[in-house]
Amino acid sequence: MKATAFAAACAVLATCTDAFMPAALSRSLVSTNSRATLSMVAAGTPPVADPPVHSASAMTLSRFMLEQSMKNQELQELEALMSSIQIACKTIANLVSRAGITDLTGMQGGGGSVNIQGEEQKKLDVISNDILKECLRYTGKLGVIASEEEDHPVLVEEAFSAKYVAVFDPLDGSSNIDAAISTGTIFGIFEEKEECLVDDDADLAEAQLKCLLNTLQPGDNLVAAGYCMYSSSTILVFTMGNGVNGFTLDPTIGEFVLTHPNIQVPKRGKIYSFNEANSPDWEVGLQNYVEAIKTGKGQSGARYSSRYIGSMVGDVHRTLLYGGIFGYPGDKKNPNGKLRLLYEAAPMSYIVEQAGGKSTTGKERIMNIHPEKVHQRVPTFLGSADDVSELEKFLA
Ligand code: AFP
Repeated sequence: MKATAFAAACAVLATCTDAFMPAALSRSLVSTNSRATLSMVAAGTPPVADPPVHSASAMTLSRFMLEQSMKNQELQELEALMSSIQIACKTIANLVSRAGITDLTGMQGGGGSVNIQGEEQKKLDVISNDILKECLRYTGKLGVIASEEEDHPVLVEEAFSAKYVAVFDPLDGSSNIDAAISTGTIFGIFEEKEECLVDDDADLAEAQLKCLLNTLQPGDNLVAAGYCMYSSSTILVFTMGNGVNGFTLDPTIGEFVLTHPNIQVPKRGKIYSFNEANSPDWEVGLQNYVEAIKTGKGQSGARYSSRYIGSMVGDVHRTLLYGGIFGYPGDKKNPNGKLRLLYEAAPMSYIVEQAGGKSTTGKERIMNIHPEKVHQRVPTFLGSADDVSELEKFLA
């Protein structure tokens, strides 16, 4: 079929449905009918019936959490947290998708607003942080929240002695926002340590201090972690320590639906994902590794492709599904790289390990590292087990 005829067929179909039908109905008809029509025209045969677009029995995230907590009572309290996180994700997804229309692109306050790490804040960095804090605050389950956009961990006053600590990067990759490229929210949930449970008459200043220190736990203590990716679709991927599942937001019903059950990262991939512009400052072992895999001289003999979005959530999501290796190494200028241990490297490492992959600084397992500071950075490599193991040999 010629391109012009193809475009005309699509335009007619879209115009008819958009003009005469409610938006949601027209959307579902365009998606089913256009596929059927186009395959019919292309092959010259009657269309094969598409499966139904929706099923009332779809596994929504809410139903998934309910079933998980019925199987394991310990997950019951996490259900409320996941419910708040999914509302935050939907709200942020909506804002991100309309940012260009609603004047939410650009810098906070017109420029000059920086977080404690000296990074300029985008409008949506600040708004997403507020949304997450508000959503989590009223669960009654959280005592402390630490975020990339907060100078220090924040006490949740409504639930001072609650069970969990949440760490998050509200809008990772936000430098991509103005170009409508993938961004994401990363989160991790720890249990509060025993000593943070304070009595009513306890000295608050001291108790607060102890509570705040609760954010500083190694990845191995995470009880849940996940990310929400705002891209061509909104996808929420998370683990509670029993595998990794991915849910796609169906905008026609406003629900996350299970689309990626039990994600397993391939044992080996053919993609590397680093900011290669930094390679002159990398250690020699890493330079040699990348040279080997891109020229087909690595262990697998394959010539690897390069893919790099510059948005960790997008790069890790692709690595989970297609395999390969993602990394943000340390270099001469920044020995610990750029990624933050608590709310980027550790939650992502937990997900990758739960999906059968590996994660390392090049010298040690990221999940083992005891943080000393909230915004501590760490060199990060993660992905297919065989690829990460091969890299480790080059760095040894
Ligand atoms: P921004 O949130 O400032 O866009 O940073 C994103 C990020 O922390 C992470 O998502 C990327 O993997 C990494 O930085 C990209 O950094 P480079 O631009 O230096 O490659």
